[in-house]
Amino acid sequence: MNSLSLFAFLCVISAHSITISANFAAYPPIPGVNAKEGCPLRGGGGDALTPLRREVYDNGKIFDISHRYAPELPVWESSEGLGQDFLWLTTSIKNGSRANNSEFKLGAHTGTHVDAPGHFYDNYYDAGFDVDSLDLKLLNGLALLVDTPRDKNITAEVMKSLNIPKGVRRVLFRTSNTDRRLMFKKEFDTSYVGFKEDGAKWLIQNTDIKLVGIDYLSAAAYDHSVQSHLAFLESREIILVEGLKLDDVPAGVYSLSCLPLRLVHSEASPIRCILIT
Ligand SMILES: *[C@@H]1O[C@H](CO)[C@@H](O)[C@H](O)[C@H]1NC(C)=O
Ligand SMILES: *[C@@H]1O[C@H](CO)[C@@H](O)[C@H](O)[C@H]1NC(C)=O
Ligand SMILES: CC(=O)N[C@H]1CO[C@H](CO)[C@@H](O)[C@@H]1O
Repeated sequence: MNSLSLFAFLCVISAHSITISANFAAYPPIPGVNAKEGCPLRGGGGDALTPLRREVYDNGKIFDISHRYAPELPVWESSEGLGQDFLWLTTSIKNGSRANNSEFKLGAHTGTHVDAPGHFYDNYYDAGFDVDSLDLKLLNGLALLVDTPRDKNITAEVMKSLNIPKGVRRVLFRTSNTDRRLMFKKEFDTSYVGFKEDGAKWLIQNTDIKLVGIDYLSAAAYDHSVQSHLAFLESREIILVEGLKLDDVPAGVYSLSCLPLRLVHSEASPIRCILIT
Protein backbone atom coordinates (compact mmCIF):
# COMPACT_ATOMS: atom_id res chain seq x y z
CA MET A 1 0.00 0.00 0.00
CA ASN A 2 1.54 3.32 -1.01
CA SER A 3 1.17 6.28 1.26
CA LEU A 4 -1.68 7.77 -0.77
CA SER A 5 -3.90 4.68 -0.60
CA LEU A 6 -3.05 4.29 3.07
CA PHE A 7 -4.21 7.85 3.56
CA ALA A 8 -7.43 7.15 1.63
CA PHE A 9 -7.96 4.03 3.77
CA LEU A 10 -7.58 6.03 6.96
CA CYS A 11 -10.00 8.59 5.57
CA VAL A 12 -12.64 5.91 5.08
CA ILE A 13 -12.17 4.71 8.65
CA SER A 14 -12.41 8.18 10.13
CA ALA A 15 -15.39 9.06 7.88
CA HIS A 16 -17.20 6.03 9.27
CA SER A 17 -16.67 7.22 12.76
CA ILE A 18 -17.94 10.66 11.73
CA THR A 19 -21.16 9.13 10.38
CA ILE A 20 -21.62 7.01 13.47
CA SER A 21 -21.03 9.80 15.92
CA ALA A 22 -23.24 12.06 13.78
CA ASN A 23 -26.09 9.58 14.19
CA PHE A 24 -25.74 8.98 17.90
CA ALA A 25 -24.24 12.09 19.37
CA ALA A 26 -25.34 15.68 19.61
CA TYR A 27 -25.26 16.33 15.87
CA PRO A 28 -28.01 15.51 13.40
CA PRO A 29 -26.85 13.48 10.38
CA ILE A 30 -24.92 15.75 8.05
CA PRO A 31 -25.78 15.15 4.38
CA GLY A 32 -22.71 14.65 2.24
CA VAL A 33 -20.43 13.65 5.09
CA ASN A 34 -18.73 10.74 3.41
CA ALA A 35 -15.24 9.39 3.00
CA LYS A 36 -14.28 12.07 0.49
CA GLU A 37 -15.64 15.21 2.07
CA GLY A 38 -15.30 14.12 5.67
CA CYS A 39 -11.58 13.83 5.30
CA PRO A 40 -10.03 17.02 4.05
CA LEU A 41 -6.51 16.59 2.74
CA ARG A 42 -5.07 18.39 5.74
CA GLY A 43 -5.11 21.80 4.07
CA GLY A 44 -4.40 20.15 0.75
CA GLY A 45 -0.78 19.57 1.48
CA GLY A 46 -0.43 15.86 2.12
CA ASP A 47 2.95 14.91 3.46
CA ALA A 48 5.04 17.06 1.18
CA LEU A 49 5.05 20.66 2.40
CA THR A 50 3.54 21.90 -0.86
CA PRO A 51 0.17 23.59 -0.94
CA LEU A 52 -2.33 22.43 -3.53
CA ARG A 53 -3.52 25.31 -5.72
CA ARG A 54 -6.63 24.57 -7.71
CA GLU A 55 -8.81 26.09 -10.41
CA VAL A 56 -11.27 23.21 -10.43
CA TYR A 57 -12.49 21.13 -7.51
CA ASP A 58 -14.09 17.73 -7.37
CA ASN A 59 -13.68 16.88 -11.09
CA GLY A 60 -15.53 19.91 -12.35
CA LYS A 61 -18.08 20.31 -9.59
CA ILE A 62 -16.64 23.69 -8.59
CA PHE A 63 -14.79 26.19 -10.78
CA ASP A 64 -12.89 28.98 -9.10
CA ILE A 65 -13.50 32.01 -11.33
CA SER A 66 -11.62 34.61 -9.29
CA HIS A 67 -8.06 35.57 -10.13
CA ARG A 68 -5.21 35.25 -7.69
CA TYR A 69 -3.86 38.42 -6.14
CA ALA A 70 -0.27 38.19 -7.27
CA PRO A 71 2.35 40.67 -8.55
CA GLU A 72 1.60 40.06 -12.27
CA LEU A 73 -2.09 40.89 -11.95
CA PRO A 74 -2.89 43.76 -14.34
CA VAL A 75 -4.02 47.07 -12.87
CA TRP A 76 -6.15 49.69 -14.67
CA GLU A 77 -4.01 51.91 -16.91
CA SER A 78 -0.75 50.64 -15.45
CA SER A 79 2.06 48.87 -17.26
CA GLU A 80 3.56 47.61 -14.02
CA GLY A 81 0.78 45.37 -12.76
CA LEU A 82 0.07 44.96 -9.08
CA GLY A 83 3.76 44.52 -8.24
CA GLN A 84 5.41 43.01 -5.20
CA ASP A 85 4.59 45.73 -2.71
CA PHE A 86 0.87 45.23 -2.22
CA LEU A 87 1.46 42.61 0.51
CA TRP A 88 4.07 42.64 3.23
CA LEU A 89 4.87 41.14 6.60
CA THR A 90 4.63 43.57 9.48
CA THR A 91 5.99 41.05 11.95
CA SER A 92 7.68 37.84 10.96
CA ILE A 93 8.86 34.63 12.51
CA LYS A 94 12.14 35.07 10.65
CA ASN A 95 12.66 38.32 12.56
CA GLY A 96 11.92 36.78 15.90
CA SER A 97 8.17 37.20 16.22
CA ARG A 98 5.97 34.37 17.41
CA ALA A 99 3.82 34.65 14.25
CA ASN A 100 3.77 36.05 10.76
CA ASN A 101 1.38 38.95 10.27
CA SER A 102 0.79 40.51 6.88
CA GLU A 103 -0.84 43.67 5.69
CA PHE A 104 -1.93 44.52 2.19
CA LYS A 105 -2.95 47.55 0.22
CA LEU A 106 -5.09 47.22 -2.92
CA GLY A 107 -7.18 49.45 -5.11
CA ALA A 108 -10.77 48.40 -4.49
CA HIS A 109 -11.10 47.64 -8.23
CA THR A 110 -8.12 45.29 -8.30
CA GLY A 111 -8.40 41.83 -9.84
CA THR A 112 -11.78 40.11 -9.79
CA HIS A 113 -14.03 42.73 -8.26
CA VAL A 114 -17.53 44.14 -8.08
CA ASP A 115 -18.78 47.68 -8.80
CA ALA A 116 -21.47 49.37 -6.72
CA PRO A 117 -23.71 52.20 -8.03
CA GLY A 118 -21.55 54.82 -6.26
CA HIS A 119 -18.74 54.09 -8.76
CA PHE A 120 -20.09 56.47 -11.41
CA TYR A 121 -22.83 58.37 -9.55
CA ASP A 122 -21.68 60.72 -6.83
CA ASN A 123 -25.20 61.15 -5.43
CA TYR A 124 -25.40 57.36 -4.98
CA TYR A 125 -21.93 57.38 -3.45
CA ASP A 126 -22.98 60.04 -0.92
CA ALA A 127 -26.25 58.23 -0.22
CA GLY A 128 -24.32 55.09 0.70
CA PHE A 129 -24.88 52.77 -2.26
CA ASP A 130 -21.65 50.97 -1.48
CA VAL A 131 -20.64 47.32 -1.87
CA ASP A 132 -22.14 46.54 1.52
CA SER A 133 -25.54 47.43 0.06
CA LEU A 134 -25.32 44.99 -2.86
CA ASP A 135 -27.96 42.26 -3.02
CA LEU A 136 -26.48 38.89 -2.08
CA LYS A 137 -29.48 37.18 -3.69
CA LEU A 138 -28.43 38.61 -7.01
CA LEU A 139 -24.78 37.75 -6.43
CA ASN A 140 -25.74 34.14 -5.74
CA GLY A 141 -27.95 32.03 -7.97
CA LEU A 142 -28.32 30.46 -11.41
CA ALA A 143 -26.09 32.03 -14.02
CA LEU A 144 -25.44 31.53 -17.70
CA LEU A 145 -21.90 31.51 -19.06
CA VAL A 146 -21.96 32.57 -22.73
CA ASP A 147 -19.33 33.11 -25.41
CA THR A 148 -19.52 36.35 -27.36
CA PRO A 149 -18.42 36.71 -31.01
CA ARG A 150 -14.64 36.98 -30.84
CA ASP A 151 -14.20 39.80 -33.34
CA LYS A 152 -16.48 42.38 -31.76
CA ASN A 153 -17.05 44.45 -28.67
CA ILE A 154 -20.42 43.85 -27.03
CA THR A 155 -22.75 46.03 -29.05
CA ALA A 156 -26.55 46.02 -29.33
CA GLU A 157 -26.18 43.82 -32.40
CA VAL A 158 -24.01 41.33 -30.50
CA MET A 159 -26.42 41.31 -27.54
CA LYS A 160 -29.30 40.62 -29.92
CA SER A 161 -27.41 37.79 -31.61
CA LEU A 162 -26.77 36.07 -28.27
CA ASN A 163 -30.50 35.36 -27.89
CA ILE A 164 -30.38 35.26 -24.12
CA PRO A 165 -33.82 34.13 -22.94
CA LYS A 166 -36.06 36.38 -20.90
CA GLY A 167 -35.93 35.51 -17.23
CA VAL A 168 -32.17 34.96 -17.17
CA ARG A 169 -30.88 37.25 -14.44
CA ARG A 170 -27.16 36.50 -14.33
CA VAL A 171 -24.86 36.24 -17.32
CA LEU A 172 -21.12 35.86 -17.47
CA PHE A 173 -19.83 37.06 -20.82
CA ARG A 174 -16.71 35.28 -22.04
CA THR A 175 -14.96 37.25 -24.75
CA SER A 176 -11.67 37.27 -26.62
CA ASN A 177 -10.19 38.73 -23.41
CA THR A 178 -10.07 35.17 -22.13
CA ASP A 179 -8.48 33.79 -25.34
CA ARG A 180 -5.91 36.60 -25.21
CA ARG A 181 -5.24 35.83 -21.53
CA LEU A 182 -5.35 39.55 -20.80
CA MET A 183 -5.85 39.05 -17.06
CA PHE A 184 -2.58 37.13 -16.99
CA LYS A 185 -0.61 39.98 -18.63
CA LYS A 186 0.65 42.64 -16.30
CA GLU A 187 0.50 45.41 -18.91
CA PHE A 188 -2.95 46.98 -18.99
CA ASP A 189 -4.40 46.59 -22.51
CA THR A 190 -6.95 49.14 -23.76
CA SER A 191 -7.99 46.90 -26.65
CA TYR A 192 -9.91 44.56 -24.38
CA VAL A 193 -13.50 43.74 -25.27
CA GLY A 194 -16.37 45.15 -23.25
CA PHE A 195 -19.80 46.69 -23.56
CA LYS A 196 -20.30 49.58 -25.92
CA GLU A 197 -22.94 52.04 -24.76
CA ASP A 198 -25.55 50.64 -27.18
CA GLY A 199 -24.82 47.10 -25.96
CA ALA A 200 -25.35 48.13 -22.34
CA LYS A 201 -28.59 49.94 -23.22
CA TRP A 202 -29.84 47.00 -25.26
CA LEU A 203 -29.24 44.67 -22.31
CA ILE A 204 -31.09 47.01 -19.96
CA GLN A 205 -34.08 47.49 -22.27
CA ASN A 206 -34.49 43.99 -23.68
CA THR A 207 -33.35 41.47 -21.09
CA ASP A 208 -33.88 40.62 -17.42
CA ILE A 209 -30.12 40.48 -16.78
CA LYS A 210 -29.18 42.13 -13.49
CA LEU A 211 -25.76 40.61 -12.94
CA VAL A 212 -23.21 41.19 -15.67
CA GLY A 213 -19.94 39.30 -15.44
CA ILE A 214 -16.97 39.95 -17.73
CA ASP A 215 -13.44 38.65 -18.20
CA TYR A 216 -11.36 41.83 -18.00
CA LEU A 217 -11.10 44.74 -15.59
CA SER A 218 -14.14 46.60 -16.89
CA ALA A 219 -17.56 45.64 -18.20
CA ALA A 220 -17.38 48.72 -20.42
CA ALA A 221 -15.22 48.89 -23.53
CA TYR A 222 -12.31 51.27 -22.96
CA ASP A 223 -13.63 53.97 -25.28
CA HIS A 224 -17.10 53.77 -23.69
CA SER A 225 -15.92 53.43 -20.14
CA VAL A 226 -18.02 56.29 -18.82
CA GLN A 227 -21.09 55.86 -21.06
CA SER A 228 -21.54 52.14 -20.44
CA HIS A 229 -20.97 52.37 -16.70
CA LEU A 230 -23.49 55.21 -16.48
CA ALA A 231 -26.03 53.12 -18.37
CA PHE A 232 -25.48 50.01 -16.25
CA LEU A 233 -25.39 51.66 -12.84
CA GLU A 234 -28.13 54.27 -13.22
CA SER A 235 -31.03 52.08 -12.05
CA ARG A 236 -28.98 50.67 -9.13
CA GLU A 237 -30.41 47.28 -10.15
CA ILE A 238 -27.45 45.95 -12.09
CA ILE A 239 -24.34 44.54 -10.50
CA LEU A 240 -21.10 44.42 -12.48
CA VAL A 241 -18.60 41.68 -11.67
CA GLU A 242 -15.38 42.38 -13.49
CA GLY A 243 -12.09 40.60 -14.03
CA LEU A 244 -13.53 37.11 -13.90
CA LYS A 245 -11.40 34.08 -14.73
CA LEU A 246 -13.49 32.11 -17.22
CA ASP A 247 -10.71 29.96 -18.73
CA ASP A 248 -11.46 26.29 -19.29
CA VAL A 249 -15.03 26.45 -18.01
CA PRO A 250 -17.61 24.95 -20.39
CA ALA A 251 -20.33 27.40 -21.44
CA GLY A 252 -23.66 26.65 -19.80
CA VAL A 253 -25.77 27.07 -16.71
CA TYR A 254 -24.23 27.09 -13.25
CA SER A 255 -24.98 28.03 -9.73
CA LEU A 256 -22.94 31.18 -9.19
CA SER A 257 -21.71 32.24 -5.76
CA CYS A 258 -20.07 35.63 -5.37
CA LEU A 259 -19.16 37.25 -2.07
CA PRO A 260 -17.74 40.76 -1.83
CA LEU A 261 -16.17 42.20 1.30
CA ARG A 262 -18.46 44.39 3.40
CA LEU A 263 -16.47 47.53 2.75
CA VAL A 264 -18.66 50.33 4.07
CA HIS A 265 -18.43 53.49 1.87
CA SER A 266 -16.52 51.68 -0.87
CA GLU A 267 -17.86 51.70 -4.43
CA ALA A 268 -15.98 48.48 -5.22
CA SER A 269 -14.58 45.39 -3.58
CA PRO A 270 -12.51 42.37 -4.45
CA ILE A 271 -14.90 39.46 -4.83
CA ARG A 272 -14.55 35.70 -4.67
CA CYS A 273 -16.74 33.95 -7.21
CA ILE A 274 -17.21 30.28 -7.89
CA LEU A 275 -19.37 28.30 -10.28
CA ILE A 276 -20.95 25.09 -9.06
CA THR A 277 -22.32 22.53 -11.53
C1 LIG B 1 13.18 42.18 9.67
O1 LIG B 1 14.17 42.99 10.26
C2 LIG B 1 14.96 43.70 9.34
C3 LIG B 1 16.07 44.39 10.11
O2 LIG B 1 15.54 45.14 11.17
C4 LIG B 1 14.08 44.69 8.59
O3 LIG B 1 14.84 45.40 7.63
C5 LIG B 1 12.99 43.93 7.90
O4 LIG B 1 12.10 44.83 7.28
C6 LIG B 1 12.22 43.06 8.88
N1 LIG B 1 11.25 42.27 8.15
C7 LIG B 1 10.11 41.89 8.66
C8 LIG B 1 9.24 41.11 7.75
O5 LIG B 1 9.74 42.13 9.78
C1 LIG C 1 -13.09 46.88 -28.69
O1 LIG C 1 -13.02 48.25 -28.38
C2 LIG C 1 -11.71 48.72 -28.10
C3 LIG C 1 -11.82 50.17 -27.74
O2 LIG C 1 -12.56 50.33 -26.58
C4 LIG C 1 -10.82 48.51 -29.30
O3 LIG C 1 -9.50 48.92 -29.01
C5 LIG C 1 -10.83 47.06 -29.69
O4 LIG C 1 -10.09 46.87 -30.88
C6 LIG C 1 -12.24 46.55 -29.91
N1 LIG C 1 -12.20 45.11 -30.09
C7 LIG C 1 -12.81 44.50 -31.09
C8 LIG C 1 -12.66 43.02 -31.15
O5 LIG C 1 -13.47 45.09 -31.91
C1 LIG D 1 3.81 30.15 8.28
C2 LIG D 1 4.27 31.33 7.49
O1 LIG D 1 3.47 32.05 6.93
N1 LIG D 1 5.58 31.55 7.46
C3 LIG D 1 6.17 32.67 6.78
C4 LIG D 1 6.69 33.64 7.80
O2 LIG D 1 7.36 34.70 7.18
C5 LIG D 1 8.46 34.30 6.37
C6 LIG D 1 9.09 35.57 5.84
O3 LIG D 1 9.68 36.29 6.89
C7 LIG D 1 7.98 33.39 5.27
O4 LIG D 1 9.09 32.96 4.50
C8 LIG D 1 7.28 32.20 5.87
O5 LIG D 1 6.76 31.40 4.84
